[in-house]
Parts: sequence; C-alpha cells; structure tokens
Amino acid sequence: MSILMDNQFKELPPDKSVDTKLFLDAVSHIPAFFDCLGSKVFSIIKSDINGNITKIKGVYMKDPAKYVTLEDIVVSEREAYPAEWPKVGATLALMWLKRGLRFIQILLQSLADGDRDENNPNLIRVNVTKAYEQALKRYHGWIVQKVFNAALVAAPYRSNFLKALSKGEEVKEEDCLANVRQFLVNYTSTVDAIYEMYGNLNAELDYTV
Ligand code: 03F
Repeated sequence: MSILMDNQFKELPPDKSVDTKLFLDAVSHIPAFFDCLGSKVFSIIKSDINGNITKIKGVYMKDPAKYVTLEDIVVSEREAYPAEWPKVGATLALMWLKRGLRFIQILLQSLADGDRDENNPNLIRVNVTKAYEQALKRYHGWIVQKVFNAALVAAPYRSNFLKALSKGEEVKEEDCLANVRQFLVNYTSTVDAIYEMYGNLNAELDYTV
C-alpha cells in the first residue's frame, strides 16, 4: 500500500531511549527506496546511508545484550576509544546517518505542509533545497555541494515521488500526504531523540567533508 505505512518507526518510551534493533529494522528499508528514484546519482547517497547502517549493525551484532539502545553503543565507544571518539565507529556512522534522516524528515514535512514553487508546482526542488540547507549543507564543502546540485537536477517530479512512496500505485495525493503525516509522528521523535542524545553526550562534530 504505502512504503511509509509498511515501515513505520515505533513509538519511543517515556525516557526517549531508542531501541537499537527496532531502529535498525526501521532504517534498513530506506536504502532500497533509492532504486525507484531512477538516477545514478542516488546510488552515491544510497551507499553512504547503507554503509552507516551496516557499521552500526556490525557493532550491535557483536553484543546485542550490551547494546540495547543506541546510547549504549555511543557511551561504550566513548569509553573504548577515548582519543578518537566521537570520530570513530558506530558513533560516527550514526552522527552522519541521523543527518540523512533529518534531511528526509524535513523533505517529507515540507511536502506535507504544502510548500510549493507556484511556477513549477510539480517540482520538489524547493522542498529538497529546504531540507538540504537545514540538515546537511553546513557539513559539505564545495565538491559535495556540487554532488547535491546534480542530485537536485535529477530529483523526481513531485507526482512521481509521491507515487514511489505509494509503491508505484496511483494513490490520491491527499491520501499519500496523510500517510506521510502519520509516518512523520514517530519518525520525527526518533530523529529528535538521537539529536538530543548527541547534544547531551557532546558527541556532535561540525567538520566538513
Ligand atoms: C559524509 C557524507 N555523507 C558523504 O561524503 C556525502 C555523500 C553524498 C551526499 C550528497 C548530498 C545529496 C543530498 C540529497 C539530495 C537528494 C535529492 C532527493 C530527491 C528525492 C560520512 O560521509 C560517512 O557517512 C561516514 O560513515 C564517514 O565515516 O567523515 C564520514 C567520514 O563521512 C553525507 O553527507 C550524508 C548524506 C545523506 C543524504 C541523505 C539524502 C536522502 C535523500 C533522499 C531521500 C528520499 C526520501 C526517502 C524516504 C523513504 C522513507 C522510507
């Protein structure tokens, strides 16, 4: 029916800890979505996201009982690699993964809110640019910003993007956007919780690539 409804994130507990296994299960569906976007430039993004998920999963699988929450992983790496941390291991992978997740969140929220370029109502460039400026741009030097510009030109039409979110079925725009809004509830609180955890642990870095 809908990719988003099939892969909803779970509601967080009151202490806002993020269960590692549930999180990995939920994000593992994101990379495949890039295959339906139709341009090679998305394979760079897909492999970056995939690589970060794989790194976090690799650490988790070493000791699932020890790494119940994402914070368990980050805190234990802080102890294990005091010199390199936080630029190390799953801590670094999650630092970047969360930025991509924030990008997706802002993009979907902007579509749900109806932000549109009145002159080009079937383009999503305003939405993509908003997400990029808020989530990623400050971490990118000019070469990677050029990759973004290439991705922006290759971005699908709004109607095709919404159709892809609906697994290629013709779904009424309003129904699709209702799914997006529903998806965003737990998704946004999960992404917020990870950002908060990085802030609290002083694990955030601001170098550019
Ligand atoms: C740093 C950096 N990663 C990497 O160098 C850059 C890769 C290319 C980034 C290009 C930017 C493109 C922006 C997106 C435009 C999309 C247009 C969308 C149209 C729909 C880090 O890499 C490594 O990750 C880390 O492991 C390593 O150790 O310093 C570290 C070392 O470097 C990034 O900047 C992360 C980029 C994440 C981009 C996410 C974009 C998501 C795009 C589309 C989403 C579509 C919505 C899908 C919804 C599906 C819901 C199920």
